[in-house]
Amino acid sequence: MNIFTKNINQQKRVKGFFFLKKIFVFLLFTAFLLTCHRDEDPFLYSENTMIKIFGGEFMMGNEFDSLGPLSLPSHPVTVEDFQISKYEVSVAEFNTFVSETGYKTDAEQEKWAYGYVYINDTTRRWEKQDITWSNPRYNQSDHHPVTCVSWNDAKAYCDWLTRKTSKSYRLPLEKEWEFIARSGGKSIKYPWGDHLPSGQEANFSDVNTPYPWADSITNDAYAFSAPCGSYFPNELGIFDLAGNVWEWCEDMIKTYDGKSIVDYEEARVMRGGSFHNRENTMRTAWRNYDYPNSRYFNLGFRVALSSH
Ligand SMILES: [Ca+2]
Ligand SMILES: [Ca+2]
Repeated sequence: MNIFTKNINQQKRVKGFFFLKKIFVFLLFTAFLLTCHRDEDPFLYSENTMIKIFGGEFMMGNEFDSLGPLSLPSHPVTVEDFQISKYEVSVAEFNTFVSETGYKTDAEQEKWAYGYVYINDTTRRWEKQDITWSNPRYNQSDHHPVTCVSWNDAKAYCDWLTRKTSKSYRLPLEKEWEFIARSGGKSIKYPWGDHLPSGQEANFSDVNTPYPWADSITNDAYAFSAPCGSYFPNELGIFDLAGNVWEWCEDMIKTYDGKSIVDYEEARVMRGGSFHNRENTMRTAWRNYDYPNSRYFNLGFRVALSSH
């Protein structure tokens, strides 16, 4: 081999090295982008969709004008550190759970969940309909919050996520939910502050809905559920606490002096209001409840994680 051939071979090796280096850098960059995308994807679970919350003492219960006796009295409560999902659990996330486990929701097993029939102001009612998380009879994409799920179904999802991640996932405690809705326990009417919704903060019963209780001025752009994260987050970076879909909490409903509700002894707490409800249900102190096997076209959940 002469010196000329040797140089050519050396140049080829150097070119080959740089070519491989370029491919390596490209693959590394692509992997980085994919990781970033996944971390910011609200539609599929990742650890980065959980927000760390530092606990503390706060006043739980209604301190403003009347929301009814169940939200009274305002009283001191302590919350430990915990984590909460930034978004309501999405259809895509629930679909992953169902695909991996073959799980059948209460609505699928009994072939009904509650939907709402509205013909006019006098002919309107809740009705058992053949609707499920995958078909609530309104348009939804993978990005929308899952609905038509019972408390039992939400707990089954948490149990699956626990097995998958080896972390103890659960629903938020009611006091945790109110603590984050108050952006860390502040005295505020709504997760965004004290003013009425303007259409930018939450999805509730606005001009797009026909109901007699609808807000006839405000336009939030949706008659049914909106994709997760469509509105401004609160100060803690959490989306859709108020409105969009009701969210199951871990606790059984009790009055704040510890009494059960007649005929609803086993009922679980729901918080936040929904696209179907009026503005006051989005108040930080508003409480609602239903049986653990109840399911509605406007009811979903988000997940929580104890920090210890
Ligand atoms: Ca709406
Ligand atoms: Ca919500």
